[in-house]
Amino acid sequence: MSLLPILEFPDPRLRTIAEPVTEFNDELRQLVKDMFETMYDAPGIGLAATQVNVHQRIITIDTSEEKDNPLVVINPQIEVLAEETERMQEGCLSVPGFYEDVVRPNKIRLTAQNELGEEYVLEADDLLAVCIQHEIDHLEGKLFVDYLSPLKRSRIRSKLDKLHRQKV
Ligand code: GNR
Ligand code: NI
Repeated sequence: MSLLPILEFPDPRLRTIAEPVTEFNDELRQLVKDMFETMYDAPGIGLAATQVNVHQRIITIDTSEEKDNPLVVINPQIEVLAEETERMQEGCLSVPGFYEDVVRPNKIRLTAQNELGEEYVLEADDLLAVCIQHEIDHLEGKLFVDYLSPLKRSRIRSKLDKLHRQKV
């Protein structure tokens, strides 16, 4: 098991579009384990492979209070089930320290595969629906800051740039 380093905005690698997973092998299952370890350690309720610089369509999620309900989401597809939207304050492990409201559809159907390649379908609302959409955005190279005004986004970029310079 190992903790994986998480890329931070505005790292251009976060803009990579992830490729579908075609081989459900032990290497994939080890990556999924490491992603869960990294996500729980952070701590976060979701993690997309893009954030750990692996550009494949792999997501780990656990929105449960007890952190005992891991969900593996590979090659996801979603369908919006209702007109209703949800405004939720979002954060991101790749945009540490910033939390802003984002509006998204609040009821979705997810079709995805698990780490064995088995397909499943799940209906989600509220936090789980938001989290799934947030993670799928990562696989498309998209971040929650892209929904904010250009001014807010550039303020966040300069603050993180400054922090990153201090770390080096
Ligand atoms: O831990 C996380 N919390 C969160 C809160 C509201 C909406 C989305 C999220 S996902 C985030 C972890 C993360 O960055 N996943 O990509
Ligand atoms: Ni995120």
